[in-house]
Amino acid sequence: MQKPVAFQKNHTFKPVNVATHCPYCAFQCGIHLKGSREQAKVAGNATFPVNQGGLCIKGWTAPATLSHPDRLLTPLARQASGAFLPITWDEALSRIVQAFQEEQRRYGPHAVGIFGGGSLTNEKAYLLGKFARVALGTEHIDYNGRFCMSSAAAASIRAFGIDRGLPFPIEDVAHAEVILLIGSNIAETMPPMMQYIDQQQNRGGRLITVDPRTSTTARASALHLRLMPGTDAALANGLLHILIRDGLIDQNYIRTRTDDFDQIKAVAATYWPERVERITGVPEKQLVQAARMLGSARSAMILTARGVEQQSQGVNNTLAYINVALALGLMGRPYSGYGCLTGQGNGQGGREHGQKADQLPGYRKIDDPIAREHISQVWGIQESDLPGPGKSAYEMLTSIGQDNGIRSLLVMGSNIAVSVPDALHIEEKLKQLDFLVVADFFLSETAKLADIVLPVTQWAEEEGTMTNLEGRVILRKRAFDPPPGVRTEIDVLCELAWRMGKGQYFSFTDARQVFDELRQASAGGTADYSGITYERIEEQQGVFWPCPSEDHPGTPRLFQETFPTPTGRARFTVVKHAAPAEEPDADYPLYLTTGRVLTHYQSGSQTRRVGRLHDMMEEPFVEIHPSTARHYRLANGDLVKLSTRRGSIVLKVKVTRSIREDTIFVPFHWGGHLSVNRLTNPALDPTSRMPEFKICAVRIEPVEHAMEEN
Ligand SMILES: Nc1nc2c(c(=O)[nH]1)N[C@H]1C(S)=C(S)[C@@H](COP(=O)(O)OP(=O)(O)OC[C@H]3O[C@@H](n4cnc5c(=O)[nH]c(N)nc54)[C@H](O)[C@@H]3O)O[C@H]1N2
Ligand SMILES: Nc1nc2c(c(=O)[nH]1)N[C@H]1C(S)=C(S)[C@@H](COP(=O)(O)OP(=O)(O)OC[C@H]3O[C@@H](n4cnc5c(=O)[nH]c(N)nc54)[C@H](O)[C@@H]3O)O[C@H]1N2
Ligand code: SF4
Ligand SMILES: [Mo]
Repeated sequence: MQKPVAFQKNHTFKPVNVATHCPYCAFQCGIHLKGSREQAKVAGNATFPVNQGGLCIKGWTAPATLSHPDRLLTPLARQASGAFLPITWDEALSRIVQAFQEEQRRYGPHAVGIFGGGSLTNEKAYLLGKFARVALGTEHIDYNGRFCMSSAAAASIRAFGIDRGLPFPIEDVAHAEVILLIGSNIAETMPPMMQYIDQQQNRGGRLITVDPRTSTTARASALHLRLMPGTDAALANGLLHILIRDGLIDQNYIRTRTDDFDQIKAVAATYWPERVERITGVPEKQLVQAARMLGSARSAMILTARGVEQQSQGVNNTLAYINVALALGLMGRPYSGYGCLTGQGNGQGGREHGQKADQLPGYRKIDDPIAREHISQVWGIQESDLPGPGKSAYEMLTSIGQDNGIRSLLVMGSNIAVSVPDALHIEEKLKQLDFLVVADFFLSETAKLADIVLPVTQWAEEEGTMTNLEGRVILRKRAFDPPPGVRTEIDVLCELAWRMGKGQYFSFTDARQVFDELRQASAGGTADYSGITYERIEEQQGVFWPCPSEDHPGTPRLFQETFPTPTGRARFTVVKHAAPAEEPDADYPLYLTTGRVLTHYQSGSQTRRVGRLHDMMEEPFVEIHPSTARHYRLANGDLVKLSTRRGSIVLKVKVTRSIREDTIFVPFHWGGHLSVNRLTNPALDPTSRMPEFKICAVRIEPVEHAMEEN
């Protein structure tokens, strides 16, 4: 049997006008892409129901990455000197196969690890999971969604038996009477969502935000609860306390549709408002105001994002807010419910089809015998050959250099050198690897550490599905031919598998064929895609999962009648406030929190290369409150050294009243000596294994003082 040849077209100059999607965040705005790859133009697609024509500056400027001069156009091999030399695909792939096979022969199958990402299409994420389990036979595959979605995912599974970011279409947001938005700055992270908030407010609805910063989004809210970082569980319990005290909960819903309310009622009783004010810093009056708004509304939504989830108690924090949503009887009611705002372009689909250490396609558990049997049959392998669960993302990386740790790594779709917590430590670990392979279209900070770099196609040069924040499966289309020299990841993974002697399981020539197998593999699972086809997606502007057959309409709204839990009812969970893993003390007296700005995306590997975005923001900064700045004798534009127990960086000061006096904020889109992740704390949530990106203790020193002391 021979590897089938992927179809490669070779005409580049035909001008196009293709309806597709932005390459970046989970909003997956519909766009029209026009022109040629070298001179492509983007326009918002007004007929796509999610963004309705709206885009943010990252979407408008996205084509700049396609024909960028930094684009990788040939595989590279790092020399002993550290310099990269171009090599042929044949040589690159044979060196990878040789290195992985040698490693596995000497140290066993689990010596090779795989690190994926939420920017990969469903087809690529699925194939990567299959590649790990079938071609390599390793249990170690995980992805950057651990840093993003895992806490909300774990909380939703516990409470509702299913994890889909939003259980309703985004347009419902415009109709909710009250929205409680927690730890999310959508005005910068999903700007087109603000049109729904505007519509909601124009109809008389109200937005309540919960954020230690008066972010752009908080400024647009009717009520902003500016809590102390790390105190969300106390705040949520405080809301519940007032709702119960004032008779604002939905007794009938609690009785018929939930379990375990009595347990949390006893705990909520101990979160009286004065106590919650002491813990959170949120005035009792505001807390009562928020509870009354929520409790008296006919429709209400509670939405969380990374501010509350990226904590060592992220799962509990989320569960505490879910308790409030359940007590109010919101799930399944019109224009109401709890939802998590997924982050990456395919943050949702990326966590459904098997690139997570404990998971198989269709959102199945890898330790579930029925799931293992089903997937083994679809893949045509023995169930006993299917590996078990591996280590979570951060734990896989820290296992490098340890007994039974991974020794080689393939990274596809993540720039871990910038985006992991305690980044200097992980950079050292990556350098200890016997062999590192990175597939990317730019020489990212992580690719610079690789032994072999593989140049791959970008969003507009390949086909595939993505699942947006609503659980709507959409189609990303191929608008342009890729530049000569680059390959699709589907081609690369299949070719590697063929060279490893596992070709019979990887006879795919394009994304559609992979999707057809994914449909079969997901059939009967929680995230059932079996009724979804590329044609249906095009006709219906996307299809919501679960969609178990071709005549099934898809499921825009969940939980209307029941929950997919053993009892059919949702579960309350007892949550108590506990301090973050690291708290300010005499040596490190302030909180450091991290997050995003409008102009840049994630590790910045893409957006820092887009001229207009770079010009808008060239470097990171640290937000400091005016009184704190005065105390340290700092003014706008001064350099300040930030130190935590893990490292130091020097940044420019931005004095602003939008931050609390006890907290500073730094965006994480830069690498090297500008990387705030050199400072962050890798304390993990015990359930989701999500790191505490949002809180650690920090010291600040004006740079002259710091130098004198050194
Ligand atoms: N411009 C831009 N947009 C993006 C991205 C990007 O990189 N850039 N990335 C995408 C991805 S992958 C993601 S995950 C989303 C993330 O989207 P968001 O969650 O909206 O973004 P963040 O800025 O990480 O965090 C949101 C807020 O959490 C607040 N916060 C910090 N600590 C706490 C706390 O203890 N409690 C509470 N309640 N809030 C706290 C911060 O002050 C911040 O304003 O954005 C997506 N969209
Ligand atoms: N301090 C701090 N750190 C954080 C966060 C935070 O709030 N604070 N947020 C965390 C979150 S929510 C996230 S999602 C992570 C994200 O962090 P990363 O995982 O580093 O995300 P990206 O920057 O999107 O990395 C994607 C890399 O893959 C490349 N790429 C994009 N698409 C593809 C593709 O289809 N194939 C291949 N092979 N490569 C591709 C890009 O060029 C880029 O180099 O960061 C986390 N780190
Ligand atoms: S980055 Fe997100 S909000 Fe901005 S255009 Fe792209 S998909 Fe839309
Ligand atoms: Mo994310």
